[in-house]
Amino acid sequence: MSHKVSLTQYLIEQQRGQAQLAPQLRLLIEIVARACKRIAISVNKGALGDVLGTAGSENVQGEVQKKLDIIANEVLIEANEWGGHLAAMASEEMDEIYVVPNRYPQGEYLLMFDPLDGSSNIDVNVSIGTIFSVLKHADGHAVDTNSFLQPGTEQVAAGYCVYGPQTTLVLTVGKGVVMFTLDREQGSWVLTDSDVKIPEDTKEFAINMSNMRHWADPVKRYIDECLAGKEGPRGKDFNMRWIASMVADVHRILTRGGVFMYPWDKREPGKPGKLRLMYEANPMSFLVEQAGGAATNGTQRIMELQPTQLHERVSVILGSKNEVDRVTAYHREAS
Ligand code: AHM
Ligand code: MG
Repeated sequence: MSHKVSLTQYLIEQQRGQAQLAPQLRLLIEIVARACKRIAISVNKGALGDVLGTAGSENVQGEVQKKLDIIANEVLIEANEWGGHLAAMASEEMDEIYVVPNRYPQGEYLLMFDPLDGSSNIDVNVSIGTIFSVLKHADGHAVDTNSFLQPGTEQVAAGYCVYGPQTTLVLTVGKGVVMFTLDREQGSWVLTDSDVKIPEDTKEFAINMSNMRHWADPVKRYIDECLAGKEGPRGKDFNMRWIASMVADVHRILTRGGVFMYPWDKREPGKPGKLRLMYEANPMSFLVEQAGGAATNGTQRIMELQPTQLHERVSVILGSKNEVDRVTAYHREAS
């Protein structure tokens, strides 16, 4: 029988090997992975559990919260608050940061998450996920919101779990990207891809086409050229996919390449985009770059952006390197 590598074994090897993964960070990742298993159980219950529909509340962004948004948020907090590995947590679903209560020891890490990404897909049984990002808390400072305002280049780990036909955990600790599949009978995460790589070229793009009339010119130019197909300047036909769960769209790109865009558009001039820098764009950019892809906001590398607010939004273009470079070049030419 071939030997299966579990998440625990992988992390211990990372602790002993070149990555020199800190024991507290190993514990953190194991706890997040365990929380994702619990969330997967709730997701799978669907109409059999009291998990579908709205919760009758709104988050800080004024979005209606689904029951599963709140359940997933609570599961992640409960799982993480007592372990002694965290100073504080921040979530897309909480207005303020959650400092680890005094009754537990404080650790040196900061955890950020989008507990349930793709909320509009929950009730229609389409893939959704959990995204997380980990930063280090600066020594000797009391933890507050400012502690979290670090650029994505400071992330020490990031990942997501996709609740789809399979439950898959995708992770980086800055040494490439690995994928684990949940073995439901054993209850364990099994390593199923030890070196995830995004092809540099692609014939597939992901964007919400219904916003086309609002796009900025460089985005419109890029998509127009893709749509022109073989007869156009790109000389090849493109395919389109849009799942409306960033986790699932990024998962496809990590699996077979592609470019994903949720760009700024003219509807909301004051807002730089829909997706959130700390809970969505930074962790996904870290994963994509570690897999050989690229991620920009049109003009700058996302991971180098200095956040000024916890719930900051950002324009996102990520995936196969040559396509992201092309869209970024179109933006730079236009500016
Ligand atoms: P959420 O975190 O509230 O679920 O919102 C983020 C989601 C992304 O997963 C996805 O890419 C995007 O919103 C879909 O937006 P749209 O409904 O405009 O297609
Ligand atoms: Mg989200």
